Order: sequence, then C-alpha cells, then structure tokens
Amino acid sequence: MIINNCQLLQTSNGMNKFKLMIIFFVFLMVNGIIYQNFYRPQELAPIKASGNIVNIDMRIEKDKWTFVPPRVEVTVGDTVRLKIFNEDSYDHGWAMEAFGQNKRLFPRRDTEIEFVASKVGEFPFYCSVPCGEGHYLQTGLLIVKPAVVN
Ligand SMILES: [Cu+2]
Repeated sequence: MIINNCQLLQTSNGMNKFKLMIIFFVFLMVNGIIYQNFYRPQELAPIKASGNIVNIDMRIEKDKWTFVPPRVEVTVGDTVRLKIFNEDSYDHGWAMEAFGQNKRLFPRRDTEIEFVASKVGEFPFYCSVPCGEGHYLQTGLLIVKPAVVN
C-alpha cells in the first residue's frame, strides 16, 4: 500500500500544515513586535547609544595579573572604547558577559574593544585566557551609572 505524504499533511478543512505553521509564526512575530513597542517595561529595554564616546586606557602590569585601572565608571549610553596594553610576554584576555565581550590580548601590544554600555549596573570583567598563578584574581569592575535627567 502506498501512503500519500500529502494526504497525511492535510487537516480536516483541507488546510496544509505548512500554511498553519506559517500563520502561527506570523502571529508570534506580530505579538513580539507589539510587545517590544508597547508593553515592554522601560527598565528591560537596552538603552540606546547616546553618541558620547569614552576612551579608556588600560594596562596589564607585568607579572602582576592586574588590570589598571581595576574600576571604570561610565554613564549609561556611552560608547566605551577600551585600549588595553598587555605588558606581559604572554597572552591575557578581557571578557565581560554583560556586554558580550571576550578578546585575547596579545603580548606587548594594544588591543581595542568597543561596546555600548546599554544597561545600568555593576559588571565584572576578568581575564579569559589561563595565564598563570594570578589568573583567577585578575578581575575588575565596570560601573555604569544612570543618565542624568535634565
Ligand atoms: Cu588570565
């Protein structure tokens, strides 16, 4: 007996399952757009770039497993341009989950990292490349302050 694939996919009113799936996906997308634009609480929305650029020079001191400065303060919406110089003869890394950053820092050179600080809070950063005895202590903190309302 030969079973026709198309017949298996037919529903009682003759509508193809694929059409139903497409209608369902369109329904989900429309819901998503309506939610994003009208119902999502402000504090959940990422804050857009203000256009203000903050240049930060950071160093990794030789054989000290430290980021200098270890604390950085910016205002929400700032575009953060980090320039990190690695003084060591081995690799380090710079990672921050909150803003999706993870970069390898090669020895004795600058590495540039750029991102928008799109939410308020305190976000740790750390060395993401196993680099020696001080690796797990090689951390720092980015403080993102709320924007000043005029
Ligand atoms: Cu490390």
